[in-house]
Amino acid sequence: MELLNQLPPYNLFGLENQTFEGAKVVAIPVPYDSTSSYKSGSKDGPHAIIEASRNIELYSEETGTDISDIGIFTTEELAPNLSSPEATVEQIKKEVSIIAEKGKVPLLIGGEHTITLGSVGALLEKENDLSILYFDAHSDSRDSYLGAKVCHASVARRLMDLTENLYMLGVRSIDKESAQKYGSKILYMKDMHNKDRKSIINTLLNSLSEKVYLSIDLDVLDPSEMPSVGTPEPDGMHFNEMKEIIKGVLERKTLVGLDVVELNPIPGLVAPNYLAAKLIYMILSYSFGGV
Ligand SMILES: [Mn+2]
Repeated sequence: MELLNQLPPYNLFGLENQTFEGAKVVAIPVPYDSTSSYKSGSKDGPHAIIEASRNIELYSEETGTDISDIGIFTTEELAPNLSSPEATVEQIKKEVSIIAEKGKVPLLIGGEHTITLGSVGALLEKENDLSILYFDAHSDSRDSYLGAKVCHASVARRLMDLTENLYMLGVRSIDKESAQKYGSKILYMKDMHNKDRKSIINTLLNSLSEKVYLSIDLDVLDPSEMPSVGTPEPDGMHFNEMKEIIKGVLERKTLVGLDVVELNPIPGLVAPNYLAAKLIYMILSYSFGGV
């Protein structure tokens, strides 16, 4: 029975009548944070984002569009395989392969950053010319960390084992070896402060291939706007700056997948959760608003 007056359903953006078959975007909540080394809790991120997203205004005054009818299906939460991070990555890869095979856009809601490996691993098997745009305060580029080859601190390194087409934005924490090895793939936050947004967008448009995967570690944002992360790093990107850069890229490139990771909710503080949900909605608006 449906109540005469009921709150929006429990799914991303609280949308009625969503089906997998009819979806353009398929969201998978991944409540996984087993390799977190500092402050764990990002396994609670997906629930916090979905909860916040049910309160979002679906018309965007910024773009003049309402993209809630493109088909955005939210799956049940993925059960991580706690035997190893590799096993969880493999599970994600299988799920994302199914979504990508049907021509739909996978959206992972994290959870820790390690989950990106499953998503990108699946998409690279389908698209050989795919670029990854990686927003993160940290370069995540150690060959291993605390003995683990597959973990949040080495996820970018593992991605770079898979592809050369990875570009990082907003980094302000990196080890010396990685800085020497991967410096040319990184747009550091310190340099972004001195560049105008148009030139940043142009640099990215020239580097990225036609198809783009967006991986967003929310700690790329300044902790004043995004305190709810496991490893907050000062002097970060601002929400409007991030939106403008993503908009500039997606006006010219095709989004084939994305993830938004590392939200580590702080009890009683809902603004960062809402920001994360809104960010996802705006990314989909930039990508599908013209369709
Ligand atoms: Mn990260």
